[in-house]
Amino acid sequence: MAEVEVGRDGDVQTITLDRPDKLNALTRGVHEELHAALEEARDPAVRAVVITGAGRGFSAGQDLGAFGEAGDVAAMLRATYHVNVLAIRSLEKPVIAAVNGVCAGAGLSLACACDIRLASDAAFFVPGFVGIGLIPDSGGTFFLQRLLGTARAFEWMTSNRRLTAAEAHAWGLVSEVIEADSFAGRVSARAAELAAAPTRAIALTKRLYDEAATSTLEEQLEREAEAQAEAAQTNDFREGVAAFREKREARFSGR
Ligand code: T3D
Repeated sequence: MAEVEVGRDGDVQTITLDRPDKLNALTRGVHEELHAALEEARDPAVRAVVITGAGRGFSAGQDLGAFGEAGDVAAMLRATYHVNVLAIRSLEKPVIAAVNGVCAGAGLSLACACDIRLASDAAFFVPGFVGIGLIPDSGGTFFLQRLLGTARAFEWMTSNRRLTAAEAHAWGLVSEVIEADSFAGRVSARAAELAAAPTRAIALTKRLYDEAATSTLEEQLEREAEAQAEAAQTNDFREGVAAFREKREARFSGR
């Protein structure tokens, strides 16, 4: 039975982790299906991706029931978590984590690997790892350091404190908190908005911000110049300028 559901609505692909009884805890099977879904999202017809969870969880992280079977933990992480985190970062379109509920451990890392986090007011965030004597893996040290800063990330991830959606918003971990009843509608609207934007420029912006973290100013200025030269070749650039001159809304095609 599928543990990850994939849906397409126009140019938005929605990937739903679907093990609600276990708060969408991650198994090898979930990782494999998630990977297939992320591969499918490379289709140029997809211009925005949403990752969410079924039931009252986004994801409670590694399935602790299956944990004992892990064997070589480092090899397991490389073969499962790493490929999906890297697939999200290399996807040339925006990826929204629609955090509908509980978000813990590697589920938190997965949300942080995405470009945008929208939270339901029913969501809460739990480090998880330290609660079972582990370090924040699957990008947990990388992304949280960038999102929260070292001091706050360290203090939180070593405390296992439960963070409400409102606190996560105040910390900048999520960009918006939405009432649970209107969550799905707001996520669809935001995804549609992103899918209607100039996809190539957004993809280049995503890559540039990833690279900026480890670049010198000189390197980054050069990368920006190269990326801008590429963006300036797109139909969307021509359309954007034409729309401005004609005082109308631009209709971006993503090319
Ligand atoms: O080698 C490696 O694997 C390294 C990689 C590690 C990556 C990690 O993610 S480590 C962190 C793993 N996650 C956790 O430690 C979180 C464990 N879960 C919890 O602490 C709590 O469940 C929550 C705080 C997330 C939510 O609490 P609550 O009270 O809202 O729900 P609950 O009643 O605890 O859970 C509901 C059900 O989901 C329950 O099942 P049951 O008893 O009704 O059949 C519970 O066992 C199950 N569940 C929750 N989290 C997991 C899980 N089942 C398997 N794995 C889980 N992680």
